[in-house]
Amino acid sequence: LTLVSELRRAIDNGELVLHYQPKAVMRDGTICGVEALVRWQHPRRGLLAPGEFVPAAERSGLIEPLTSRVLGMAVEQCARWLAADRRLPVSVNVGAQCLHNRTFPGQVRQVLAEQDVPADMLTLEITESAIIIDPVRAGEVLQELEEIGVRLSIDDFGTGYSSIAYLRSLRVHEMKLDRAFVTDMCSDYGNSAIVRALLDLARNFELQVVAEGVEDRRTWVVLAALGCDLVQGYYLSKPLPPDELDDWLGQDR
Ligand code: G
Ligand code: G
Ligand code: MN
Ligand code: NA
Repeated sequence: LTLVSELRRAIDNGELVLHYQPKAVMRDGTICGVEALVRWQHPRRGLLAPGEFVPAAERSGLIEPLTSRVLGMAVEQCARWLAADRRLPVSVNVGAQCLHNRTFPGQVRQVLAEQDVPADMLTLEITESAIIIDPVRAGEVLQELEEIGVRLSIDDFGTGYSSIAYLRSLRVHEMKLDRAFVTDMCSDYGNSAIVRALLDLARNFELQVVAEGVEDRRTWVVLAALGCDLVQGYYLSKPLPPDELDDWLGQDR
């Protein structure tokens, strides 16, 4: 059985699970949301990381059913938290093809309505390389998503075939600084220069900035001083299954 045919079944069989990595406000450490990150609980091979199957899904047309499934699970979890009086906005990574599918915004609208989750509790993370495939079509889909009221975030900013010009026409709310620039910025001048330039760019476009890959306190402090808004990274927490995240949130928060 090939990975792709196994994955096709796995999506329907409920073998995909989500872990959630918290994000915090840099200034005071308040938890302000979570990113849903998919894993595959494979019956024989154990828990597989997205790097082991998301690229194959992108190539084989399975990324759309995978994204639908992830979206449904993430919004359902968000509703569960809301029912427990916990307001925890969720971010979902959206595969490239979804941004070019005119039925995708309707799916998003329907999932939110079914779970009775306000649209602004959902952030869709998109990549620059996804937009570049067909910028006109992607722009139309993103416009429709914006009208629904979900938040849009550009993931891995600066690593793809960036066109800063897109920031003018796309109404995105958030920019995620890729961990490739962030993790070692305190010891790598080039990365620190890139981070400062991106923060400046984000400020001018009034985008909220999330620094990914913050692994130590020093990097957190430096980024906060540079005016970065939000932090996500191992220093705060690695991605956790929902029950472990609940325990973690309950500890001192
Ligand atoms: O959790 P991890 O660091 O292994 O994730 C690796 C990559 O997989 C990340 O860049 C992330 O964007 C991607 N990824 C994680 N979950 C999803 C998902 O649900 N959908 C898509 N399309 N990509 C995901
Ligand atoms: O969607 P994106 O590519 O941004 O996914 C983020 C990925 O980065 C997650 O799969 C997560 O496991 C990983 N990650 C999150 N925080 C850190 C960190 O502080 N250091 C490193 N090396 N990886 C991280
Ligand atoms: Mn992401
Ligand atoms: Na990223």
